[in-house]
Amino acid sequence: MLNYNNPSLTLISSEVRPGAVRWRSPSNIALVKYWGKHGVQLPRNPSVSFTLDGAATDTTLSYSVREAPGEGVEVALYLDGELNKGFTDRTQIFMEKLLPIYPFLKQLSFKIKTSNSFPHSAGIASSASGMSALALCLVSLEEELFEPFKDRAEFNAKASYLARLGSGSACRSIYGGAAVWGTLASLKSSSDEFAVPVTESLHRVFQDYHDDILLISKSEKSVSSRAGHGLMEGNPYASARYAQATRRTDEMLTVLREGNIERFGEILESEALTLHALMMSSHPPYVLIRPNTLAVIERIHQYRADTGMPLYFTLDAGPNLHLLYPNSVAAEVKQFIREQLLYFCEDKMYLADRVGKGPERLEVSEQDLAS
Ligand code: 2P0
Repeated sequence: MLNYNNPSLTLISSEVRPGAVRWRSPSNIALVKYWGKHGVQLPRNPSVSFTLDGAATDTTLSYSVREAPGEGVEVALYLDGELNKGFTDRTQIFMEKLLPIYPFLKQLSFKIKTSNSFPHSAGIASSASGMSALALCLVSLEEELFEPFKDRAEFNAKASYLARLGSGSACRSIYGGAAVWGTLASLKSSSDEFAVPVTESLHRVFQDYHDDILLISKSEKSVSSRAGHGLMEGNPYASARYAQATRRTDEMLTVLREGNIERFGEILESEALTLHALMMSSHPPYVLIRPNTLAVIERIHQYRADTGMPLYFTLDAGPNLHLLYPNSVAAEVKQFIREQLLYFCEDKMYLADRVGKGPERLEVSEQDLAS
């Protein structure tokens, strides 16, 4: 097990000037799903995802020396310019969990300004982009206040580790292209504790793959992912599922290397349906897909049968569909979406996204530096 605990990371308060760091970090879509966890946010099975481009969180972490050092972490989080109590509490709990790793967090006072590129009420989970952006800010802060990392890989591994503690799927967002989280015998660098990139072995066809997100419902879902992961512990199919996901992550890596888009699509769709079948077979059972989710799935299957177009779907833990397809068929597929699928979306909304290059460190404004 990795041990990042470091009691020596404390500051001489009189030497610290106020400052800020800022990162933009994207969301990701799992191709093989993480569903079930144990211990301290450790996955029951390996997963692999594409990192997205457009759907992202922009986070600025400003800090100054805390006037009256206390036990916990002093933080206020502003979402789209407004103080958000729920996110402040969640962030405080997360940062307090990190105190053994970063004891200096209780010597500072933090103000976090965050915003998402996608509409707040779009029913899209923001935990992957949000927690990865925050983790990247914290690791950059460590570099500013202490020593630089030996290399980029070390920086990223630590950011991915911290992001995982905030939200499991967030650890995969640290890298552009594709990332694997969870120990896989065939991938030496892989770990349950952080994600690793598999971007260099990504076939050309996947490097600019599209992911259009159809917003079937923007309502908050009835069962959180946290509760969903928990229900896997009593699921009668759990052990068979974990074994299947391990085999599939392995095979998906071959597929991603070789560019086999048909096999890619088969695994992708089966993963989506398996995820939701696991929810339906949990105790108590629950259903997150909606009638319009199924209506769109039927139309995609019909479209594929009629045209042979390599258009496949996947689902997150919710009713919205991610439609994945190669850039070479983008014009035809977008026409199909507009003409036949938007009808099933709430307010006819969809987000056109694609595989992205990963997080980006941004300049901070003068105003953020001063606050
Ligand atoms: C995934 N999902 O692999 C799976 C598939 C959703 C469907 O991980 O409790 O927000 O914070 O670790 O990462 C969503 O759950 O859960 C998720 P926590 P997370 O992307």
